[in-house]
Amino acid sequence: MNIYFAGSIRGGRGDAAVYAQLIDHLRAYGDVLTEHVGSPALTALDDDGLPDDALHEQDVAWLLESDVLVAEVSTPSLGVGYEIGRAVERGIKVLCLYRPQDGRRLSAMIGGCPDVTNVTYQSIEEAKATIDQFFRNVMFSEP
Ligand code: 6K6
Repeated sequence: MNIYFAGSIRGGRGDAAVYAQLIDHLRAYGDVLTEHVGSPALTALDDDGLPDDALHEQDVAWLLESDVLVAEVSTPSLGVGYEIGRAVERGIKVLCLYRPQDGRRLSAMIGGCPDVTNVTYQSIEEAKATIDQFFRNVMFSEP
């Protein structure tokens, strides 16, 4: 199974350590095509030498060959929102994990989307248990 993990990059790297732990957990279920999103070395201002159009092309190609998109959406990110929209249009199964914080609310365009499985969590263990439940459902649902 191909898994696309989405998490904020230029939107801010405050949750990078959370992404790394979720990616590590996701490896039990398939190939995570976007492991770099969890890299502790990656900052919001880094670039890897590729221009933005090449990054977009590469990421959309990975997204379209994915069976599942798992997004950590606590740090708002234009790129993650875009990826979720592209996945929904394509009929790819989407799980969004959100950790509620004072002074912030999840976008209604994500929280209100009927094609997205939205789950809030407090601890990383809770997020991992949510992932386990999501994949149990994916594996027993129609293709
Ligand atoms: C990679 C390593 C160092 O620098 C880079 C270049 N940037 C990106 N590389 C790969 N994917 C990216 C990059 N920037 C954004 N994305 C994609 O958009 C990822 O799949 C993330 O899920 C999402 C983050 O969007 P922003 O708007 O927060 O950057």
